Amino acid sequence: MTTTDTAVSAAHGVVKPVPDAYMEDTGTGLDFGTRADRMAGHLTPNDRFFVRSHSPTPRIDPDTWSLRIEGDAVRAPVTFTYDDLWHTFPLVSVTRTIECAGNRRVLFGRQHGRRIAGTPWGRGAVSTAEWTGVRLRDLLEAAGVGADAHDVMPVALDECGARRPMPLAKALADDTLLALAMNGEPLPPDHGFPARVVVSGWLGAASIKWVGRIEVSRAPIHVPWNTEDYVLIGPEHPAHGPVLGTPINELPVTSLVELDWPAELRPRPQLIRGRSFAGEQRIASVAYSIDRGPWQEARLTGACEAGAWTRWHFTWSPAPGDHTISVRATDTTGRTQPSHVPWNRLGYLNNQILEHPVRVSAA
Ligand SMILES: Nc1nc2c(c(=O)[nH]1)N[C@H]1C(S)=C(S)[C@@H](COP(=O)(O)O)O[C@H]1N2
Ligand SMILES: [Mo]
Repeated sequence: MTTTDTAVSAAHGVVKPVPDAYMEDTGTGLDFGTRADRMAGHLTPNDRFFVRSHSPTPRIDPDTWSLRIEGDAVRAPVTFTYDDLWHTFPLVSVTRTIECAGNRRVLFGRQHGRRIAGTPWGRGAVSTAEWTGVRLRDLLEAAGVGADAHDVMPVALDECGARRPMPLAKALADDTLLALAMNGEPLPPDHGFPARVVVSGWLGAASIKWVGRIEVSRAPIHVPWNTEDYVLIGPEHPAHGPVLGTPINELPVTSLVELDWPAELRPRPQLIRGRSFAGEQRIASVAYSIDRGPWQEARLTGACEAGAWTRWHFTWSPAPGDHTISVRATDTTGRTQPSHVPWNRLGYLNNQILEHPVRVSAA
């Protein structure tokens, strides 16, 4: 099948082409991962950035669109046009990784021998872009948000009306943006045009796309995305009040080997590449183990900053046969990847050390 065939024939709710050549189809019609063996540079090009949407990509006219900031914790509600946003506030650019809390859910199901509802993600629900936009803080200040504000909740214009609150402190952070552009281009429709929130280091679901309204409240806000979805639910996560478990915010340390799963390699010296991500923290080191042997240090390459993945590589000369590659990253606060992640009902935050299967043959 050619790329074009895939793009035009697939029945899905995404605007951009999602060819098998570099995207991983989860089968939901809305969710497409970035293929681990087709990651390009440090930044994920817009055409291959993963897509996770709960309803079809809306087409929004920027000339009639506006953003309203309102709620009982703003002094006076304000409305901004698309043009206002581009010209009223300093434009800030940050490189940030977005990862879905459900990334690696299929592997989590296998680890626990159970089926899990939810998008069947392999390893592709993670990508990185340079986001350009305005600080959420600047918008909130313009609306006169006081210190008595508790939660800030972006509300989307898509069919599902996506929304999820964050505490005031996170909304005021230097690197919490209302993004207008991605990798130097206006946001593509699938990634939130005309404006999306980027909440650095938090689960992807916090980074609401297609924002139309921001609600600022003096009281904590409860919505399905922080009471029953994007919540760790299981024996270790008792419910409190309307919340069924532990709501997910910051992401744990994770690693990705840039190979297909399972991988097919030739028996010759070669670079094994990958990326590790530590949410709000910074990666300190990455270790790898071949066939469960001793841990060795991988070499970190390129940028290494909080909120974005860090690339690494090592050289390997594999002998023919079946092998495994395990990777364990550690961040500067000492967090690392466990050898086992306890069960949670929705299969979130699977950051366990994976044994990446590799077949090496001369053929
Ligand atoms: N409006 C809206 N925003 C949304 C979503 C959505 O379905 N609707 N999905 C969220 C989830 S679960 C993730 S992981 C990220 C994915 O962002 P991307 O599609 O740009 O990769 O968007 C978040 N923002
Ligand atoms: Mo997500």
